Amino acid sequence: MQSISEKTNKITLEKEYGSFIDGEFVKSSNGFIDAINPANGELLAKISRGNKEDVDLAVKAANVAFQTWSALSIEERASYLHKVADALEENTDRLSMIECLDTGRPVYEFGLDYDIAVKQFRYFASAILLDEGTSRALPDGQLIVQKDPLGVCAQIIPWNVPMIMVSFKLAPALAAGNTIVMKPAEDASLSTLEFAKILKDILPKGVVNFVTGYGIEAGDALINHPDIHKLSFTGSVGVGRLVGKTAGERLLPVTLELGGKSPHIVFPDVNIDDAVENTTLGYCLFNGQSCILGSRLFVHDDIYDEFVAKLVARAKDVKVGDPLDPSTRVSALINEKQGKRVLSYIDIAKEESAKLLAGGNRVTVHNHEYGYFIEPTIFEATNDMRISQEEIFGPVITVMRWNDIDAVTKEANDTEYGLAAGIMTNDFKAALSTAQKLQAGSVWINQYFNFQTGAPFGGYKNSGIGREYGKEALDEYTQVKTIAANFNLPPA
Ligand code: TXE
Repeated sequence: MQSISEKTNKITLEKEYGSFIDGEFVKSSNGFIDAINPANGELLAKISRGNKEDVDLAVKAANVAFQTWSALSIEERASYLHKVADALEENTDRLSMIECLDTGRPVYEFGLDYDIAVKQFRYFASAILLDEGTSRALPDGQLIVQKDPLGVCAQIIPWNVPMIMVSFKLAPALAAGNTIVMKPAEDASLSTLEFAKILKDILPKGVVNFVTGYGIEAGDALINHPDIHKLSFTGSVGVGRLVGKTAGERLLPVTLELGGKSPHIVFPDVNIDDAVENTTLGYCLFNGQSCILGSRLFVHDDIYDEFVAKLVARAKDVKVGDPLDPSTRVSALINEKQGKRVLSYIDIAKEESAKLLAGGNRVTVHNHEYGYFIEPTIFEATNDMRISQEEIFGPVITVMRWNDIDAVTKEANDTEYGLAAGIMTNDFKAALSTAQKLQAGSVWINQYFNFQTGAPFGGYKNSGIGREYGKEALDEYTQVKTIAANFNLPPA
């Protein structure tokens, strides 16, 4: 065990983590990957660079565990999920701090992440009790419609919000009676591995397995393993297509949660100060590294000049700094690749003649050359520019004017994505009629990121297939069996 940096001397981490397979931490024969703090380059730990061999062991363990886990009563599984929720809640401070170090995201955000994660386990512990199936009497028999688990679920998650992702995927799958092999992202596996230590004391061995490693090694081996029964993936559209193709070829059920380029429409009747605050949160939270970011802002002509002036002033006021400082609102992007990607989009926007209104620079924190800290960046742009159409995954927003609701709704929908959308107005009739027309899986009125427990979450169009977070997720992890029984053989 080792203590991590001065400010976090209460946090101890293993020097080396194995994958969590069949209730044990197993080091891979394939070596390790460095887990680096994106804010300062510090080596936090080493995680196993899992390969086919590790995936094989995990899938075997999960298949064995499925026999007993799927045979438990729903009350028993619900009780396990409540224990997981309680333990996660008790360990929130420690796991949040580890996740902050591992992802570089501002420490103040993790209260939200862990609240969502804990509630997911509690929600599905309850939801499964109400997912009873149906039965009806026939004149001389009985019709039964029941939901059966699928088997071993292969789940692949990204690095931006690790524990939210873990909970979104584990909770419904476990509640429905499946067992799991999950591959966390190579850039942010530490909180998941520390969570595994907690699960080790709660769940029967083999029910949940985490194989760490690269996508093209552990991830590829997992989605192509012959003994898995379901694929679930959150990440980029490119890899999502690959996972979808693999599922198609193998006829496996699949859930995909992919990118977004969400519109946020501001009506002229809003309180401008409040709306600016909400919009700023909408593009800066998670350092802008979120598929649900409100990254295309449409502001009504009548308030445009005042609104944008205030938005720009607010952007300059957002504290960019050390993730461990509770007043920091934007900190280090996950890695160099992501940092360069965001900076390259800022260059593309300038080449496309988008007007830079705020930010646009990488800044140095604590005179430290390491880390991609990018200022909140605002461009005045048009919806057809690449900066308005492609997912950037950084604290960057484009603003556009509107004065005709039909035209702006059309523009808002003019994107390959459809994950989320925001509307700000006190006119609820207008808000609801606009919400009906927006092609998005979630529409938030007057509060961006309004995540309510049990509200289904997922995408229209290229943002994905299937739903998580709400009880619809149970359908993603079950198959329906109809049993039609006659009590007697029909007469000849
Ligand atoms: O994602 P990848 P990256 C978007 C965002 C970001 C871009 C790239 O725009 O800038 O994607 O991020 C695993 N077989 N999102 O490169 O590659 C990988 O190991 C199996 C949106 O990090 O999609 C990781 O665990 N698995 C997003 C996971 O897939 C593979 C969140 C995601 O990695 C694999 C993150 C393969 N061939 C990025 N290749 C969202 N929707 O929230 C990679 N992986």
